[in-house]
Amino acid sequence: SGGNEHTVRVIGAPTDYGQDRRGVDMGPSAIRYGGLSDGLAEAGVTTADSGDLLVPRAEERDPDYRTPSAGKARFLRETEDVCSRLADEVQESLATGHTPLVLGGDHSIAIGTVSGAAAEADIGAVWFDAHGDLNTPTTTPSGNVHGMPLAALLGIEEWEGVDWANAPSLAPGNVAIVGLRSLDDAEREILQDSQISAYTMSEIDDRGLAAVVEDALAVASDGTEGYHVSLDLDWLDPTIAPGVGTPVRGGVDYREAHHAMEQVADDGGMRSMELVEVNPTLDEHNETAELAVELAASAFGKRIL
Ligand code: B3U
Ligand code: MN
Ligand code: MN
Repeated sequence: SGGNEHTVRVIGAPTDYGQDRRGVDMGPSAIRYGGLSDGLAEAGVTTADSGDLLVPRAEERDPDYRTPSAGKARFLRETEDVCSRLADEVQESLATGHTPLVLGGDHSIAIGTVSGAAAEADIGAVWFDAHGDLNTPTTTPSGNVHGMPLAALLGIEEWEGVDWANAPSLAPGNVAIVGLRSLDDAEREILQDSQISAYTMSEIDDRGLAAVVEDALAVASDGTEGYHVSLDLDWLDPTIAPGVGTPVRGGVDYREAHHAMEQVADDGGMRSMELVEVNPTLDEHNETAELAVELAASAFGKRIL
């Protein structure tokens, strides 16, 4: 096993406010049952599990409660509540020398993870995802906040009356999206005139994932104190990760994904990580959660030799 300096603090954020295929709220349980603590032990890291944040059931809340200018974003109040508590836990973990590993939940929780991490240090982000997550409450085709976290963290549009979404945590020049293959028109426009580095599957097929990840890590590290790794499991091809809310064909394969996480471990710049969008109700025998565990172990330094 590798063995390195990380002490990992696991924080569960069992939300499914951010999307309409229910079930990602079971992600943290599935990932723990999938062998998370053993996987991290194999990576040679010390782990402390803080359990899950308290997340009210979607059924007991009103999805359509909105501040007047919050556009079409659903469950905004609930998302804000969870994300601000998550941000505090992440910041506190980092301040006490831990590396936060956040378990989602849908990808809206990244707003909490990253704003907490950015409160502690100047960071970049590597976004492993099939999607751009660059919609705003005005451009969203779905109302689902899981399609908006990167836009929120970059402060791309003012979310009027939603303070937590208006303090940019990331600079576009330090953000790399890896694995893009599904983008809405408004997201494409945002990408076209921004400094975000977006690596499509087409570019990955052209250049190889290893070269692309090397560039992405350099982007996230440039002038920062390190970076956050946001791993949306729909980054992977649905044949190996069927248990996600919005699968998109043509994703990265098993060996590519492991190698990318090994590059992250070798680079040494990762300050926090999250595993999101695991949906056990759509999974096959928990294989997506188990893959999430394996990839986290690789990112934290697990080695065969
Ligand atoms: N871009 C679409 C779909 C989507 C985004 N993220 C996921 N799906 N997982 C939207 O709803 O914003
Ligand atoms: Mn995502
Ligand atoms: Mn996605």
